[in-house]
Amino acid sequence: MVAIFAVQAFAAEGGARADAAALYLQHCASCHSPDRLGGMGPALLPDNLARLRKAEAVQVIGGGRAATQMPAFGGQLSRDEIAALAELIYTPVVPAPAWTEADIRASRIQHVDPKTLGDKPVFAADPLNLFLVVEAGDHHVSVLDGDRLEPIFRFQSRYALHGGPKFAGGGRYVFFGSRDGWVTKFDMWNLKVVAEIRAGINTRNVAVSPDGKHVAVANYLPNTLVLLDGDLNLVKSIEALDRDGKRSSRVSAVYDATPRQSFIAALKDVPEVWEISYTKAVEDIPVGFVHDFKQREGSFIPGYLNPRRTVLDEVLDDFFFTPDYSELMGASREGVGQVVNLDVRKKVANLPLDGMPHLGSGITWDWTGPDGKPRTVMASTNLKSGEVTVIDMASWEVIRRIPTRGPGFFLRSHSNSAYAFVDSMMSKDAKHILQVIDKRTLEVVKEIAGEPGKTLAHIEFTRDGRYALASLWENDGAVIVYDAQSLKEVKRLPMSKPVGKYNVWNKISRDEGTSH
Ligand code: DHE
Repeated sequence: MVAIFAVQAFAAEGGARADAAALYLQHCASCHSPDRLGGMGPALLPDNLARLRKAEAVQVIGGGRAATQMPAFGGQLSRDEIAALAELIYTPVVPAPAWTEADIRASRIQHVDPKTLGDKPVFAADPLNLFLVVEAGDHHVSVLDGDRLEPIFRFQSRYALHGGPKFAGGGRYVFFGSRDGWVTKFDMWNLKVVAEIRAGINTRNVAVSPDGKHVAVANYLPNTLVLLDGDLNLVKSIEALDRDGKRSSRVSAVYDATPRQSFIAALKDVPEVWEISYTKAVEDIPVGFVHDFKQREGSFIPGYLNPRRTVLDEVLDDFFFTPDYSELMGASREGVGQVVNLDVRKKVANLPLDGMPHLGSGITWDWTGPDGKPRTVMASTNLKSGEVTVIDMASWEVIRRIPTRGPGFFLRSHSNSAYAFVDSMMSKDAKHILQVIDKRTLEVVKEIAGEPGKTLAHIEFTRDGRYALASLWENDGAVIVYDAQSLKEVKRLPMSKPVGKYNVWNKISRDEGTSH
């Protein structure tokens, strides 16, 4: 039984807090559930609400939330009652609520019988040049035709999607993860949500094998890594315990490592990296990726759907892979950087990174320096300082620190573009400015300034790299399309706080300029 205790504990204390508990049960519990774990509405737990300031929560309780089922309680509740409710939802539930395998299984919803779905796109647009735009303002997703640069479909998503949606099956399917633990499978060709399952209470992100048969979900609450099949049936929930089975950890993130046919997960509270193979046999490794299978022969079977651990000295929070996925570059939130070789299962180098590098949004390209030597470089933003750090992926040395207007979140390019775009969205006074870096000279060559105070961030290119689409990150925001060569604005499409956008081709072809 998941508890009503979340609210009962409050009730037992008497006074104003008891009133809040009673108010919660009367007005909120039917949508958000008595235990605050969420129902039709999102979970109302402090960690799930981390990005909503309490003052905003007060506003939402009083005024409702546009384009959702959340009504305005301002007419029925006093200011004090609303404040008491806001206080209650930011109070931790002790002990932390459980989410068992039985809870996961019971949450699954089959929206459409897959047998009824046709095997051709129901639209004329190029299915490989579609974009998905995650609109956080009213929790919707728009599908854009990347040739005409026009929306062709829009649907409601779960509350607060986070991380990039993951395409599979050659772009036919896409999987979303929400902060509240919901995983949604959407059929891009039929424009239909196929199935959903709640894999956790507080989730970081999802990873999906390219064939769409294996899905992994990284959770903060409970401390689990959940494996699902491609129809979103539970395969298993793995409790994130350290090697000795003693210390429990949140799972920071999980990524698909296609060449290794495995998922790689980072643990936030114990210094281990996990690799979970989703193939049993070396023969399953796709042609083209068998270059080094001999060294790895036999190593897949022990790790099949079970973690194989690389034990480190420092925790890794965020990471980026070399193109062949043999090594990962990782950093803790404190900025301790290290390179880990996934074959020998050891740290092999230090990374000279400081501040809070955001490796997850790193990109790579081939670069020839003044010495005429061609190299592959990786570049990443920094959440704490205004710089893009460019690293030589062979020597692991920093070859350039490019000063930017302020701390930034996302860096984007395309294999056909000479430019990389970076935002300064974490800065106070330059969050409306995008800077354009020439990948050859490693210099900022242009600035695109929006309206002061309004965030302009997160670029994704069209399939051919001709246009770059940016987010005007406001409730009455827009996707702004720039010509990627002239850097001139071409058009803008109104959107409700478009946070991220994802081009099918760039993702499934793993273009070097975009996130994976
Ligand atoms: Fe994200 C991706 C972690 C806050 C928007 N973010 C990711 C990924 C990780 C991550 C590990 C890569 C997963 C993937 O794509 O599968 N994000 C974190 C944090 O640790 C951090 C700093 C704190 C937290 O609250 O979790 C954080 N992220 C944010 C935000 O505040 C953002 C700006 C707004 C939001 O919606 O929460 C935000 N994160 C994003 C987006 C992506 C993302 C849009 C996908 C980027 C892409 O292009 O692939």
